[in-house]
Amino acid sequence: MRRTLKVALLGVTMLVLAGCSEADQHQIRNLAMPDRASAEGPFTYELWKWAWVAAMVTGVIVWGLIFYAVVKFRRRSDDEVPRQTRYNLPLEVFYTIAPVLMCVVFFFHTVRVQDEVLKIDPEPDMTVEVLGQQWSWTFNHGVGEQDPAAEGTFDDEGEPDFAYDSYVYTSGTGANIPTLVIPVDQTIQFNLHAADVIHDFGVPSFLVKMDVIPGRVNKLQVTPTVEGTYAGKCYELCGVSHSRMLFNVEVVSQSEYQAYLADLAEAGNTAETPILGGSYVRDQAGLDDESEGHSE
Ligand SMILES: [Cu+2]
Repeated sequence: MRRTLKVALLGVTMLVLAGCSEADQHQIRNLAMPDRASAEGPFTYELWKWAWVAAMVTGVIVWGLIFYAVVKFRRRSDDEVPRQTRYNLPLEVFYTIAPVLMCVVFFFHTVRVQDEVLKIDPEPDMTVEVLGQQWSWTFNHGVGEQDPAAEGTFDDEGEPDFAYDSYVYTSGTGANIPTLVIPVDQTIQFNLHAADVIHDFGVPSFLVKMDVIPGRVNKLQVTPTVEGTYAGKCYELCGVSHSRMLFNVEVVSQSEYQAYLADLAEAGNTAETPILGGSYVRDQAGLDDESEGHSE
């Protein structure tokens, strides 16, 4: 019995370790976080790391107290009744004040990091209009001069108030994962639009994410620092095919980015205002099939 257990345990351990890619091993070292590929990432990571430290310190104290009590106050004979204690004031003060202090410290650092990560530069290098709609994403890249003061939406009269005068775009479907191509070392503002329900735009390797809410434009600025291909996803359970709301991110050099925009224009994916969902996305191939979970 014990032997079988040992062999099984060994087998599982070997299987787990053999399945570890280099990225996995980095994740283990990063306490389950991916390597940081954005200027904002280190702030989130520091918060994460120190939260682990705090949790471990708390854990060690609690485990220590548990083992101490188990050993020190174990029953030594069947007819022994332990000394009955009603309360212990110093202990109660400690276990009231310590968690409150911990919450204050956590709160302070959470707000500090949040302010840093959500900080908005009034003049970002570029702006991308992102649309989340069941069950995919559309990425609108501006062409030409940017007006950083634009609201990224239509004003009350229905006039466009976007950062660029023309756009190129790429769209995905539930069956076809789109790719967001962005240049490295540029501060990119993502204006987030939802056409139906709340989604959430996030790239794990950037260590940032933000809700995409119908009826408003949420702004998220990210500065990617490492060229490469990353996975992005919808972080908000938005319906039956939520798990299909994936996208790829390619962080490329400035010249590759310009070439990419030219490719999109050549393919005819051009528009005067960003593609922000509605009927356009509903008409896309792959979304007209009822079995896809798409509903009118
Ligand atoms: Cu979603």
